[in-house]
Amino acid sequence: MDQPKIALITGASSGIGMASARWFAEQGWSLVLWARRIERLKELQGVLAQQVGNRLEIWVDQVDVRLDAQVQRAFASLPPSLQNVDLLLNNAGLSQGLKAVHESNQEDADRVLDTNIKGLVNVSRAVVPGMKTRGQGQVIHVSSTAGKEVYPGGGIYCASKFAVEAIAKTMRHELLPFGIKVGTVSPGMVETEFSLVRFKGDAEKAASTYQGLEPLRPEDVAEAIGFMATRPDHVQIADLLLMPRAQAGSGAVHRVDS
Ligand code: 8X3
Repeated sequence: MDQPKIALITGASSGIGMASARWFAEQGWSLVLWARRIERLKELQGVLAQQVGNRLEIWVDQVDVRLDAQVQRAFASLPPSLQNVDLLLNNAGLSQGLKAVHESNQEDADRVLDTNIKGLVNVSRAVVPGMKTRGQGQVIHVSSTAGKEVYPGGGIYCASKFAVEAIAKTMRHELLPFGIKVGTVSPGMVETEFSLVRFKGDAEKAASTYQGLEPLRPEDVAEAIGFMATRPDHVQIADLLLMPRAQAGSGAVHRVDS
């Protein structure tokens, strides 16, 4: 039997990351799951292990992608059987607040830019050299509709996702000679902890984001990522943009009173 493929997923403790972990485990991939919330990862590891038995390796580690030393240590400490990563899913990301650029909070801005941009670069720096040496692999960065269009209050978050798009395109050029696929998946509104984190735990505000419309579920995005990762070898999906039926773009949503 072929060796299971290996996916390394950041931000795997919730939302799109967690749904993707489930999707890939169901498809028989071994997993390296990173997030800050290790207890949640361990719980997920237990659930997945029950589902897939001991056919697959599921490795979890506490990693804050903003901290390069932590990222490099976590990658160096992978067991040899999990070092040849086939798919890097750079998913860890967040938003903080919904304030105009000139009113934004410096700490919030640092957190968003450090996680969404520098974190993704830190992880790529750890994982991609091995892919390059092997001449094989795929990188999928989680972008957003916010990486295509801006909206008032989204300045810093949109800037971070525009940067993700620039980094992904650059990497696709850089890695072209080595046969490594690089793409972005760009979801619109997805019901995850995204809004709860953006509004710092204000559940009412978070819920109002999705009021009167049916947002994407994390599983919908995981399926799109799975599609990108399971194309024939010669097919490279550069970007997959998806949104709910009730959304036409950043800030353009159709709500129905319930
Ligand atoms: C999240 C989408 O519309 O909240 O990536 O910016 S949006």
